[in-house]
Amino acid sequence: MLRDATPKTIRLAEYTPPTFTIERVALTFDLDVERTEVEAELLISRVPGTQGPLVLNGDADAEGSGQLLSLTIDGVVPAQTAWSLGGEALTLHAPPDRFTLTTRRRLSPSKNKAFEGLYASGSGLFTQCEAEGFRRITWFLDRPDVMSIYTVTLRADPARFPVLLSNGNPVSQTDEVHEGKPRRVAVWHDPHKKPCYLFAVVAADLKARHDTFTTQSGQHVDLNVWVRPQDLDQTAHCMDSLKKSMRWDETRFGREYDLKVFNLVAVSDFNMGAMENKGLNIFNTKFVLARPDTATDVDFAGIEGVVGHEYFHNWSGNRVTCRDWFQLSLKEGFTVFRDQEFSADVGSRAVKRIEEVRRLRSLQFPEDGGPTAHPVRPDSYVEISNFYTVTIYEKGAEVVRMGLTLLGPEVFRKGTDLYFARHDGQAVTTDDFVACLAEVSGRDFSQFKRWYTQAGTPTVSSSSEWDAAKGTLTLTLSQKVPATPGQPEKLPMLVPVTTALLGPSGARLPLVVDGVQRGDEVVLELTQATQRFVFSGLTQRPVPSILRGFSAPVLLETDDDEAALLFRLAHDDDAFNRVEAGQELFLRHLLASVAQVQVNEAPLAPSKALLDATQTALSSALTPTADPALLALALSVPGLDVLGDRLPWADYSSAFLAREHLIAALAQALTPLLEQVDAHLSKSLDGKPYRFAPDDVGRRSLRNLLVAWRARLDDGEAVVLEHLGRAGSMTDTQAALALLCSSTSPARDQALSTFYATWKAEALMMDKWFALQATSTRPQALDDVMALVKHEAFTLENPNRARSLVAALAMSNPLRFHEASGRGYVFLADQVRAIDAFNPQIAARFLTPLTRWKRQDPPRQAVMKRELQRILDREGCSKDVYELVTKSLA
Ligand code: 0A1
Ligand code: ZN
Repeated sequence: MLRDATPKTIRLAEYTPPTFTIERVALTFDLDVERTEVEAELLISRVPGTQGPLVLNGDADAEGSGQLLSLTIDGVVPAQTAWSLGGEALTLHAPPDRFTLTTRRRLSPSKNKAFEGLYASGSGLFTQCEAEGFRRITWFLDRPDVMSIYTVTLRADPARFPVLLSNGNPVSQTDEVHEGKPRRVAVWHDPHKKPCYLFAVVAADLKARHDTFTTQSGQHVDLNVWVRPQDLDQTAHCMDSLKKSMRWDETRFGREYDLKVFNLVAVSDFNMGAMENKGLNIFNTKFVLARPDTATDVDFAGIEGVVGHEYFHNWSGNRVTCRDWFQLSLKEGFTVFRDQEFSADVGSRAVKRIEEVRRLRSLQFPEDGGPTAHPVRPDSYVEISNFYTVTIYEKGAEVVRMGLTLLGPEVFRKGTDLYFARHDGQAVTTDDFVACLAEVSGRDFSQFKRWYTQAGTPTVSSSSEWDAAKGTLTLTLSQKVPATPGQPEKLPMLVPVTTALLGPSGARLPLVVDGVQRGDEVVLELTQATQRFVFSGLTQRPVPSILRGFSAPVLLETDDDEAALLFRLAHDDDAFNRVEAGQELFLRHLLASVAQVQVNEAPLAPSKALLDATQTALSSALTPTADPALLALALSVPGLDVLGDRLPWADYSSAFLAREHLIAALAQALTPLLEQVDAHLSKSLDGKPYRFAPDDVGRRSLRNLLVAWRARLDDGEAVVLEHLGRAGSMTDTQAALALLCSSTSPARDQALSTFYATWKAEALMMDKWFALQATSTRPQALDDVMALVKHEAFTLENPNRARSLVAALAMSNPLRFHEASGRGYVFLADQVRAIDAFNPQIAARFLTPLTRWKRQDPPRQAVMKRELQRILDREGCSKDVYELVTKSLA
């Protein structure tokens, strides 16, 4: 390496309020791809009673460009001694109390491959300022608790940049001739105070799908979804999702939109999913473009959810923002919770909840149990970009959801109303949010707040004791919060455990808990390390259904025997727990089977009870009241990631053998029924136009699951090819191709080349083409990926493309990535080193699988650690990568 200096750690405990405010910001951009000039006129005031210099943030961009062209204070060039300029700061040593600072700076957007600040994508110009990208555009107090009113003037060649957008409302647009060249000049004004991370500019050759929306108080809003002209026919679903989001936020949270126009722009180079810039959301094309022949049901759902998420930020994030970046979950956890509720309300609530929990368990639980574990409100960071994590987002959403569970919907809504009213226009903390819930409910939330400060996934164990003579069931709940880096000791959490008791027919029994009548479902509050709850007035031993709807983000260990699980799979009226019971049955079988494989025995055949339960569940698909989506979730055999997490070390190859064997055995035993259900579902699907509607989505998911099972039979390839032939949407095409891709048959290569020839001009389709190959389980998949990095359509510079191959292998193909040779690790390290030279955020995200080396066997651990070190040793290693690697090797 190595680095000249250890990157600095920023600590919450060291937070101090700003000593200057920036009331007004006037920015003028002379835009061009190679060379852009930015003039910033800032009206700055000292906070009364403070002292010291003014230190403005200002980073050089990737190429070291971003030179200062001029600087004035109240229109006058100050003495050289009055200010100094370093690599990351512009300091005014003794500025006036209130003054206008004007700076001019030059940028080179085309050289910016980090996609932070102002950058070029295709022939257009775009910005990304969260979290600290604004300082790459101009010198500023780049911190969210400095909120200002912005006016932005954009000047550009109208032939190359006909569309000029910024935040807020349009003021004017004129075409002029400047120094003999045509210039379009657009002025935007945002009447709402905002932190600079919400600033945005777009200058590009785009076309809009236009629509309008009338808010509940009668305000007219112009809506535009801006894309490349050839993509306009893929914008209907995005616009529809936007209008639904706007209406939903009014009815569910009482939140109305507050500008005359809402612009949403799609860009193909983007590090994340999308960005909530005030009035000008910028989206990764992946979360905008969809047509039935190009997008899967998962893509359609993703667009709906992300459009909702960014729109909902207008209140949870923009109007009420974060005081500092330690409070990131204040806006992200809350907004994820809001987008989850939106998707649940417009789709299937039960399916949505199960999917959320799967995501939490497969991504957040491992993070919480690994070397980068951090609380929902972290205490420190080196690089804030590393903290856009599943803990901040998804665990943060679970914490808000627990607030709802504890308060009930009416009181919770009073709490959010109070929060928005009290803190509108402010930059606040997670404590401020919780204080509103506490105030409206009159409850003490001090123990609850440990969810924000203690990292690690608690384990909750439950056992029940039946006393026939007394007619009581005693439920003992205990909790353990594991040690995590920097937090060796933990205090007990407040865990809401939603519970019902099921009678012999599956009906919920009336509850008397510790002598008090509690209806037929109760939220037990576990606050101690161990607690007993006595249910009385019972005539027969009931089956407890606990943690219903996954009422807390914990690992649950119950004393359920196989009979209780089978009973709950058949009868539990909580859909989440019903599906959960089925999954647990599969898991118990698979874990026993893996143990056999590990001692070189044959994998286990499914028991009669498991076969019968599967058959009963599947047969119910033929009944009029069937819910195919839930059945598909209940019958999906747990994936390698889930299995790996339950094993002492993540032995994916044994898990793979056990899993394949189980699916093949189920398919063999139930072949006629699988065909019957397929035919039944097909009646509603084949020959009908595609609809993104919960019932059809459910039918497709169950049918695709059954095809996947039958693909394991001797005539599997024929089944898959027939499915490919009848596919009426990308959902089915992709499912069939994924199955073919895991084979070595000539039909695979044929199907892949047909797909390539059909779609090579569509970037998102090519991403699918790469991802299909990167996630194949066939033995040569790793060699395939190594060859594909050299494919003419591959580039590491486009984040979506890099994700579709490199991250898809490392994060979605555990079997082949963790090949015993260690070649997968070396390959990943090579890619991370290459990417870190131009895009540190993406490099840091991609290396995550290597940080989990403790979950592997010692030989693999050795290679993973060596490769982490090699990543760290690269000259110029970014602080993003430095932080994650050093934490994981510590
Ligand atoms: N606030 C956005 C996430 C986001 C964060 C950083 C970005 O650039 C580095 C981009 C987007 C959201 O929650 O959607
Ligand atoms: Zn967000």
